[in-house]
Amino acid sequence: MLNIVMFGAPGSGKGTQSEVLIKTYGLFHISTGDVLRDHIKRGTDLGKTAKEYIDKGQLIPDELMVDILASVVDDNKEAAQNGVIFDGFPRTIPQAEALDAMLEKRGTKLNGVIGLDVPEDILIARLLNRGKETGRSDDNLETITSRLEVYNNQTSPLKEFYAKKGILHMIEGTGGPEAVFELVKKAIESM
Ligand code: B4P
Repeated sequence: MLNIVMFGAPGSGKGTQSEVLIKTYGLFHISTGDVLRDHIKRGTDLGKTAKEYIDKGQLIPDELMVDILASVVDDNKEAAQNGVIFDGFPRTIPQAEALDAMLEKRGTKLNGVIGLDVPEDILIARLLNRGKETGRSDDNLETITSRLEVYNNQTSPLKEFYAKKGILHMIEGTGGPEAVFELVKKAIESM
């Protein structure tokens, strides 16, 4: 079983790399961003709450997010047999602690964390471009600025958290998607 966290700033390519990883390693993919956007699309109560946070570039509260993640994992036990790619989760230290506890309770653990390193000017250009192409409501300059601030304050401390555990693999995420994938593959093969 291979459990991997894809970690990085908004627009660093977590989702893009995860798509290729699922095909290569037969892993189950959980993107908390996708889960939330699906709720928004279906107009559920959770979706209504999530939209308020996402459109302001803020994180959904930890307690809510941890419950959502646990229920996705439990609903997909069979699909997740080979392992899971956690894409965009955890985004805070309490989420990381909850993930460790959740995996331990289920008799498994995290094998590695892949961190994608991309400078802010490139992140902003990618997200503005995606906003133009897809109309995603949080890909506008004001929300992007707030997402980057939230990343720097709340999410980037996870680098130290995972480095201390000896499972962090930082990767240069500025090449094209294929070049970055080669680096991701190397990191996974070294886990
Ligand atoms: P997410 O959906 O996770 O979005 P993201 O961080 O913006 O994107 P990602 O890094 O996956 O970028 P992508 O590959 O798509 O989160 C959205 C929101 O949901 C958050 O702001 C938050 O409010 C909420 N949320 C989600 N998880 C949460 C949690 N755990 N706790 C609390 N709140 C949570 O790439 C972006 C663009 O770059 C794409 O257009 C892609 O084509 C391009 N690109 C990617 N790799 C490239 C490369 N190597 N070269 C050139 N372009 C590339």
